[in-house]
Amino acid sequence: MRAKNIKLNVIALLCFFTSISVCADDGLDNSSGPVTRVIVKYKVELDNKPYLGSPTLPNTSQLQEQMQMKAGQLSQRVGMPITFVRITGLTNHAVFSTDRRLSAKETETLLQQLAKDDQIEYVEEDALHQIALTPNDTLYANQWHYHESNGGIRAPAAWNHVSGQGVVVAVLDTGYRPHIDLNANVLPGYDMISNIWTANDGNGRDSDARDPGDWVNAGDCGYGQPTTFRPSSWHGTHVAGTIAAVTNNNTGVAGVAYNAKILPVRVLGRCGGYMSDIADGIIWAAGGSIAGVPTNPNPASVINMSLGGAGSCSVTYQNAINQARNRGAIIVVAAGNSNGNANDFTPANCTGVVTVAATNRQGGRANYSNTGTSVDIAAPGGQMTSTNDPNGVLSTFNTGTTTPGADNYGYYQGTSMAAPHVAGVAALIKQAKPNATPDEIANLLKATARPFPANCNNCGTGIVNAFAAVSMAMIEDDYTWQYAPDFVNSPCPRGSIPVSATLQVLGSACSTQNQMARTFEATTAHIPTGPSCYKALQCR
Ligand SMILES: [Ca+2]
Ligand SMILES: [Ca+2]
Ligand SMILES: [Ca+2]
Repeated sequence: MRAKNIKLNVIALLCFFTSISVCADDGLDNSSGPVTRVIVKYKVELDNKPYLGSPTLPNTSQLQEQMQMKAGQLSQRVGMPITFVRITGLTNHAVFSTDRRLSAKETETLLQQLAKDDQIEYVEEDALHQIALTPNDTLYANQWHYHESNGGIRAPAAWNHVSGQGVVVAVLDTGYRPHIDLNANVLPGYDMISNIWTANDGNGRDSDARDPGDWVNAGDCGYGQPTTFRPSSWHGTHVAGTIAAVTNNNTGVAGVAYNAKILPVRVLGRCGGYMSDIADGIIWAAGGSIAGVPTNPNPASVINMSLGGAGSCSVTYQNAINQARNRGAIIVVAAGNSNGNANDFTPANCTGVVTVAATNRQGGRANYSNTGTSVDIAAPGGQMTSTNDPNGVLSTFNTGTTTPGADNYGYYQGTSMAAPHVAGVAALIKQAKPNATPDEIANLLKATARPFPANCNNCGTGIVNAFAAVSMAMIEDDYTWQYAPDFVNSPCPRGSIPVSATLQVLGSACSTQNQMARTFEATTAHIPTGPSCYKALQCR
């Protein structure tokens, strides 16, 4: 670290002393691509007045020399190359640039170092603002579960910061259909189904995780089930699309973590899947070894399991879950669709998983969703009264009734649809905070969930809130919550997030981190919903 700083100082000084024509430019910003910049207000008079017709055109040699010298001083102070860009229209304000895009933590450190300069009245990041990111996917407007205020997960505001880049999300499901709105985000996965009849692809385990269809005729599954022909579900294709459909491609739907990669692990076939195959899938997905199966070259840090059955958590499941967690994977599971207690549904009732209940478009409990003390959090699962009711969750689908047909898009409802929303947000958190452990991610998810706008009892801490979760993940690790008797609610402007905040304890109402999280959105997004217990001291 020290050696690196010295090297950077040398570069800065070379720049300062030898190449004013390169480094001290003509007031134009020649940087290619976004770099981190700061706006500084000096206490001292900047020497531009004698030369100015306009304060925005200060390109005189004296001013350039003065500002170059200040850039050199700042470079030495912070140990990285700082170059002068221009002065602004405000008195004694100047813009300086680093040579790259700094991380949030580096930026905060830089600002703190610069603020120590006696000549500087204040300094703030010259932040790069964008239009709020709304995907151009043609069906995006129908994805209420991402953007509507009552039922949505606050995805658009999160997308201004992260998109799941660099994160692998395993989808343990029926496999996937190659789909124009999925292909670019799908990794080679594995077909873990060992039983040939269940698999329906003519063999046991193999490296092709594509979904051949899971249709069954009446009675095929035993005990007279199903009672009538059941068409292929394309369940894994739908779940995968919610997590990481190709987005901003002017086509179809968007995904929650649309720059993440999907690792399809096929564990469900006709009439479902055996727990032994599913457990092997969990271990393999996280990078563990399974005899007879090649090592997974793309271990997942998030595992989605929109599956389950009645019963207690088996030793087989719990051991597989523990192994995957030890390898750094967070496991998100559906609470189940029995309108019952998730404690009686597994793997929802296993230890160390994030169990997800389903909410409807109004943000209340979906009428089929399991609830109970096993549930950690809720997410949109939709609630439909007819086929293709737009109150369901819209994602990638296939037209085939039995064998695969053409790409299309379809609405589904279920805790199966809720879980991938949470898995997607987990991937966003993982990008925002790459060293976060499964427990840290789970805590961030739960702590930042927003209150239910409609009735949902025993549905966990709230509806998953992508923006609040990502914002919290981007706040520095070493940041301290402080008691602030002089609390004033001062929210950050919409689209920015606090880099530090102060805790106001209001009786016992805001004395826990969980309570803090419930009001976090109000302070970050400037939505005045109820009492705010924290204020942002600095925004970015
Ligand atoms: Ca197979
Ligand atoms: Ca196969
Ligand atoms: Ca799309």
